[in-house]
Amino acid sequence: MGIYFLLFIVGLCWGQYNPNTQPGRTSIVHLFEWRWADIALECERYLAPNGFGGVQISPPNENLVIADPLQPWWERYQPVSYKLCTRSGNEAEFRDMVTRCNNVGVYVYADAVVNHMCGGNAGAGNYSTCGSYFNAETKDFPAVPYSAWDFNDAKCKSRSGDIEDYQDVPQVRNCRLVNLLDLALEKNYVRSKIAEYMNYLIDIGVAGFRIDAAKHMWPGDVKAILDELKDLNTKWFSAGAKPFIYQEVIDLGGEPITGSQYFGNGRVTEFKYGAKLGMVIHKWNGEKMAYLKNWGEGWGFVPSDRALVFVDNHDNQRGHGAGGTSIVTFWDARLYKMAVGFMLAHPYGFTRVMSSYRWPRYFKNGVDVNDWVGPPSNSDGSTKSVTINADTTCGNDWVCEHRWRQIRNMVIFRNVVDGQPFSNWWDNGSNQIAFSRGNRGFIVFNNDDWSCLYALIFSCLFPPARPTAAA
Ligand code: AAO
Repeated sequence: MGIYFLLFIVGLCWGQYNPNTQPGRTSIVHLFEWRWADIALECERYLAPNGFGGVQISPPNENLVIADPLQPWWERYQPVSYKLCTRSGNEAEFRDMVTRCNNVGVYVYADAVVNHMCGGNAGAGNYSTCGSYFNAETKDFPAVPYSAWDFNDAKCKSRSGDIEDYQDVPQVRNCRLVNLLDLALEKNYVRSKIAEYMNYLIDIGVAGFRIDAAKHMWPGDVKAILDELKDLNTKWFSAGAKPFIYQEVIDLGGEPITGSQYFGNGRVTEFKYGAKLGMVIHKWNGEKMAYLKNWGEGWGFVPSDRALVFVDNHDNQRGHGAGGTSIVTFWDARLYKMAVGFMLAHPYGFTRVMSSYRWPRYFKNGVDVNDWVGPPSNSDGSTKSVTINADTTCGNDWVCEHRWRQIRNMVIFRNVVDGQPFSNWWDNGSNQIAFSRGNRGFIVFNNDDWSCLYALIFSCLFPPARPTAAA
């Protein structure tokens, strides 16, 4: 009885680290900027049959509509209220998506933008996606409602009111991130409005949350909000299941705010993973795949069971956020397949596959001046649907990396080798490596330009002689 009780308590405490995916489904995919109607279809026609565990969706709550530049992707990170209508769809479409995905065992993880509301210079007269009135200049958001008292400006000690110095912890957490109105999360009222929004999504059936800009919130404030969250909807999840939590904390080292400060709340996004894997795959700074032998904690990453990992994300694939030029993306298809393939073969972390849209990348002085361009859209501004070509790839400028044959196959590989040890490492001292996952899977990578895999092939064709029974 005592042991069962202890296990029960441990289960309760550890729930938020568990992705809640179905057994044998070990990855999620970020369908960045997809419409809810398309995600519902994708769950049914592709993700469930191919063993994907879930989908990270773009923020589902009402946001500011930006005219200049015209409806950038990042307007969705400027909340106006917690009503569920965006260019991805309205509340009915959202509910339909969650229900249909859940019914085929593919779960939904919402991007929760709760650190802030929209940028401080969006005065009255600006548009929002559900038509809610607001005035950022007077900090008035009646559709929540929030008013000036619910924001942090009085606590911020920087000169501009924005974050100016990432070495100054109170500034990073109390000032405005790029002028976004910073919510006063120590207030019970603000916490309760955020928890109400997240609980609304839980009741609809979401399985967890990406917590946007978690670095800019005090870990204790995040915890206070999470403590108010309900268990998951028992229509699809077992009684007592907690929402999966992964917090966006950019920690590449060198700053006082670290990922580990947030372990009490859930997992964290491990940004070193994509930044360093990119260096290796590009072979920059003398890096080579042979060095991946101790990949994971051995490279200074957070513990595997606290990590959410990815090769690129919606920010750093276009120069936002962190990671720099080493980040590998779909624009370098060969390298990208290798990087994602390695991520999915290796046991470290909980894996998220990126699924992007193509935009007119245009570099001026090394900077992509089109880094703002939103999803493929029609002339009325609505998002184009994801069309599927005869060869199963996507049309309308949706890249659908998750449908690339090699990536899809590696998602299945990860499911098959789930729980198996990382073993039988081989490398040629350069960029040819191989390893197994127990006795269920074996994978070989060749990122050397100059040779085929002689050593490996040789040892397979001519294995060392074994003593026979007679001898
Ligand atoms: C837009 C406009 C702004 C305008 C604002 C308000 O671009 O000019 O002021 O509206 O009107 C996204 C876009 C933003 C956009 C925003 C709102 O990326 O451009 O602003 O929507 O529409 C920091 C945060 C991190 C954040 C990241 C972008 O810590 O949380 O910036 N990511 C999330 C989302 C993101 C979203 C938001 C947050 C806001 O994923 O899509 O913004 O909801 C250092 C720090 C990092 C910091 C970066 C970037 O990183 O460590 O914490 O990320 O700087 O400022 C090396 C270093 C590395 C460093 C990096 C960059 O790699 O090792 O530590 O360089 O300097």
